[in-house]
Amino acid sequence: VLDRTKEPGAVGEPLYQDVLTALVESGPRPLPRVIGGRYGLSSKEFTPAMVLSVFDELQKDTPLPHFTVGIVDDISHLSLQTDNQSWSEPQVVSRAVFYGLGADGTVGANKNSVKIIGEETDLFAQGYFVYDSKKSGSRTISHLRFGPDPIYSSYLIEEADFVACHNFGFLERFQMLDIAAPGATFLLNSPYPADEVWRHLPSDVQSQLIDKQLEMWVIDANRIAREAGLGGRINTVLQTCFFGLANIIEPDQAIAAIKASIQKTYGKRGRAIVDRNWAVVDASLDGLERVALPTEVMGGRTMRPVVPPEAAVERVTAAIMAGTGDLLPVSALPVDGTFKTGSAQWEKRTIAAEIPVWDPEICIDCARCALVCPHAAIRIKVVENEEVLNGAPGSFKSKIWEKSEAERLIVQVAPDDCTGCGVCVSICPAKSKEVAKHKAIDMEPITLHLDDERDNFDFFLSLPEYDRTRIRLDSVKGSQLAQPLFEFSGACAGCGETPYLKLMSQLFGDRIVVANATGCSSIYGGNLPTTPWSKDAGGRGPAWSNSLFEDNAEFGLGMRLAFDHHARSARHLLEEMEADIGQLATDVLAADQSNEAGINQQRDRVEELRRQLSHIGTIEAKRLGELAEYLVTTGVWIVGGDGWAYDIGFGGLDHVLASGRNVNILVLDTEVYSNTGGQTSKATPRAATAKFSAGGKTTAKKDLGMIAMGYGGVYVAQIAMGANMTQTIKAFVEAEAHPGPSLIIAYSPCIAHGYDLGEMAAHQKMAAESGYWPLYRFDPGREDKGDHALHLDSRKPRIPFKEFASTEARFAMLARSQPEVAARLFEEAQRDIDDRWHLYEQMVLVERTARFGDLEE
Ligand SMILES: Cc1ncc(C[n+]2csc(CCOP(=O)(O)OP(=O)(O)O)c2C)c(N)n1
Ligand code: SF4
Ligand code: SF4
Repeated sequence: VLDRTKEPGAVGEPLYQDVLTALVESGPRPLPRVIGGRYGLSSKEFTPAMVLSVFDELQKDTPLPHFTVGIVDDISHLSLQTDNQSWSEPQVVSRAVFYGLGADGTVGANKNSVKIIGEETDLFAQGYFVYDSKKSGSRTISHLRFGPDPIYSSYLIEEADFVACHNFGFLERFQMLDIAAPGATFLLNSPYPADEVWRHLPSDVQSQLIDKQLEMWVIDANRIAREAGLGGRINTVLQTCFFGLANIIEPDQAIAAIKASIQKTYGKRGRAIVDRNWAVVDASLDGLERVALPTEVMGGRTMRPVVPPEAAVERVTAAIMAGTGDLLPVSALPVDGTFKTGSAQWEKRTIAAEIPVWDPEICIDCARCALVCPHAAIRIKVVENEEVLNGAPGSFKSKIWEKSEAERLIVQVAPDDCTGCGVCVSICPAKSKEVAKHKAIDMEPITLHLDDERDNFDFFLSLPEYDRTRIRLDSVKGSQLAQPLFEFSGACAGCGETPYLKLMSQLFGDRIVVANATGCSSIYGGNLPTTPWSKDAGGRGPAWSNSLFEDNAEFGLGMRLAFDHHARSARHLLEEMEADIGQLATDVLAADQSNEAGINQQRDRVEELRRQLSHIGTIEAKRLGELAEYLVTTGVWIVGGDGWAYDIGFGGLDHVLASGRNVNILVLDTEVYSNTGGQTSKATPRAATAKFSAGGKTTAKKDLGMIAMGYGGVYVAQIAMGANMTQTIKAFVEAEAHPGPSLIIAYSPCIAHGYDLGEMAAHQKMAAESGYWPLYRFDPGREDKGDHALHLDSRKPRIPFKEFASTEARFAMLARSQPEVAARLFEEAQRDIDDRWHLYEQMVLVERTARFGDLEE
């Protein structure tokens, strides 16, 4: 009996137990031999060879009563040995394997190819897909089979007649030709033409091409898609090439079928999109070139190691990253399930077709590019001493820092981590006076800069970090001189959520714990085996944990209560020992930790306290030594999306706001459930289309900020980084400083909004200027100083909602498909905006005398 589950501690898995019970109660006598095993957990492969090994086991005189199959369990020694040569797939089946980049459309195109073959020919077709749960930009592998008989192969292809690599950078990282059968066809999406590509291939790839005598073809799919106005959507180009090369259907018939499916998929989006895709189909076969294979390996690049040796994560993390994690024996896995932080830095994905290139002559040192970059892939550093730049690579650039002639500023891209989203370039305000369209950073093809910028980024990392105590962290420039402790996340290119988390990590990352609700932020935040949450040279960084969707606010509150409890115990012990320890104890107890300098001094004191305690042999001293770290302030940040905050986790969130405890809640408001594909939440505004609101949402967005302001003692801010960077930074700083609960609602553009996220800052600005997303800060602390709590950081709306809505597909689609409904909903949405603004204007004037009240201990 094979169970795809694990019941630790049980006599056997559930199905095994049910079968046994049924047999014992009413089965044949004597009882048949029954053995039970686990298979397929964590999407492990289950192949015919494994099935054979189970039957072989059953034949033995004393088979293992409980076994596993498909893993190497070298701890319990209960796994069955599988002989992969014991079975091979029938030759009548054609097999094709495609390596794509998450979100480039490869998987969708292959599903469509399966449909075309199934419908247009007598062949049977099957698609089987492998991808991880990263948001985008990671590898997808599509396994397609076609044959004259029905196909029931629910396992991966081991030898393929056709292999396609849709991303050139993969060649350096994955051994993708291992799977190619001798004489197979290899299609490569290449920025280099047929007569140039060879020297750019890693030598391992060259050897395999020669040894297996593969038929190699190249196409510059990115250029063709770009020229047709399709951005990075290369799927149509490569799908057309597949049909052109695979000889499954007559090319003309295949092209007609692809065009028909384009019409079906994009018809609703308008004629122009359909025409662009059709043009791409026509251009694709013309761009396909056969590569004449040289007879020997020539000057190729070398494959990059999965991680550099200094990462010290080769055994497990690197194996999972390389896609061979399933081969790890059980003994290799960490006993307590912990993994190293800061590991996203090793995951060099090299997914950008273009990266920003800096021109220091034009740069005005504003640091905006670094602030808005969703991937921490463009950084600034200021070096206090020019001599540290000695030994820099020849192409390394720096400029005099406008704040101090003696110091030099560097703006540096991480070429392998940049996603090419373009957010940094579009926010850059510095334009050349001489060269049209030239800015202080411009996007340029990565192929021209990759090698130089790799060296430059390595050198940049080796430069010292700027002294945090010398910077004003509450400014754009100052905050960007602080090291990000959230870097290179696998969020979608141009994600609007991640810049806020990165900023939070720069401002307070060395002293916070993060409770993260399920959603995009838990996926790009902690997707085994890597995490973008990182630490500084001193080993300090955010401690991060993901809880359930529905209890994250309480999860964070629990952290707060635990920290407070430990801090109270430590203070109590210290008070009792004050006489023995003397002035140091008094200083620790009276410390002002309201700013960076105060916290640093307290860290030093606590270090000294620990040292002194280690010489005192009492139980109290030992206990205080264990608790001493709690005498340094730790901030609690509770993070999640709008689906969590407005809907599923709202009860808990409300409870935590009412608790009065010192926690900070950050809502990454994409106005839909982004991680699961864009379903409506209570944060979805009226008139927007979303899943479950295909005809436009008919009710207004819930005003979460208003609910929180109703408590009186909660700090509340509504922010949009691209609309007002300084206000965003101030809100974070004020929220952290507020002694009670704080709520920041951060407008987070998302792929679900339907526009080029490279332009997200402009959209955020328009959202604020139209009153769609008014910026404000409600700070109860201001009332103690005789000021009003609510400050509006936006001016009176001056752009009609309709104008803003026309720039985003989530609204514009409705206007196209149902103009009358859209007209009505847009009008109602405008009234929502006007009424809310009117209400806020009145609230600004409210004078309150009541206070939130003290906490009950
Ligand atoms: C109780 C529960 N219901 C549903 C899910 C599935 N689920 C995981 S993430 C997610 C969407 C999260 O949306 P949101 O909170 O808006 O965050 P975003 O993905 O937009 O960042 C859903 C529905 C779940 N994990 N738990
Ligand atoms: S293009 Fe995008 S990922 Fe690359 S540096 Fe600019 S903002 Fe960051
Ligand atoms: S919020 Fe949107 S853009 Fe960001 S990772 Fe989630 S789906 Fe992608």
